[in-house]
Amino acid sequence: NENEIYEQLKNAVLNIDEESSKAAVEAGLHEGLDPMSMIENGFAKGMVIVGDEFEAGRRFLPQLMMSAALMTESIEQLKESIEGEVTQETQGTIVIGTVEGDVHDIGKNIVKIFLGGNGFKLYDLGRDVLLHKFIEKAEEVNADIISTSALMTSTMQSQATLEEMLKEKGLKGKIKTMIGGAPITERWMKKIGADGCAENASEAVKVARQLM
Ligand code: HCB
Repeated sequence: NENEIYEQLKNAVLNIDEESSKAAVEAGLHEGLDPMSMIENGFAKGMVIVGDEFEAGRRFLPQLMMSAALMTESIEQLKESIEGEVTQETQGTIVIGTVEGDVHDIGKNIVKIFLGGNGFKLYDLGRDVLLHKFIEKAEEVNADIISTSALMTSTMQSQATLEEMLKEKGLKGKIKTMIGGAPITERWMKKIGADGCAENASEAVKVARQLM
């Protein structure tokens, strides 16, 4: 049953259990579950718990890295089925990446898959991306939106700097900005003048649609 599969996906990330993850992904696909729901209701839930336990000192960095690696691999396994499903016309063009100084890219990768799965054309610059690269790429591909991810209080400041850079270049408003990452709030979005923010990947799809 559906919830059992989500639970198994979540636990696979918690227990760093690759075999269980693979089995649950296969079972889910066989049952016809939406791959995106499997990511959001399964893996992402597990990663949030892993994060909380890490913060509470109940897990250590190597375990964190192993859960993160498992999650990345498992998402790869699901990516193909999501990409195979996209038939819509392009909804818009988005340049996406994690800001400079920040290597956290699990969330960014999920957001990318969801946006891509919902018809957006994505240019993924990866992680630890210099701010001027976001703007250069967005101009080059005539992007509608720049989506940045920042997971640390030290790197979220870059999202504010990006807004300033867009203003200076007269691009503010022409290229919309959408921000996300664990420390990102609506308050931060308003404070820095970003156009949208989202707490998770399905929310990001809604926000991106609104920005178009
Ligand atoms: Co990392 N780390 N980490 N980490 N890490 C955090 C972020 C801390 C909060 C943990 C803590 O100490 N409390 C912390 C930051 C503290 C702070 O803010 N000051 C931290 C630290 C300190 C560090 C290092 C410095 C640790 C060290 O080396 N001592 C180092 C950073 C190196 C660097 O970046 N320069 C580091 C390294 C790592 C890894 C490599 C072990 C691993 C990352 C692997 C990878 O990404 N490839 C890692 C992880 C996994 C985490 C936690 C546990 C989970 C992050 C995660 O993947 N969450 C995190 C704890 C936490 O976040 N509370 C911890 C799951 C995803 C699904 O959520 O929020 O990323 P998400 O994305 C969501 C959401 O935000 C939204 O949708 C996504 C999908 O639902 N969203 C968007 C994201 N981007 C969006 C963009 C949009 O436009 C719209 C929506």
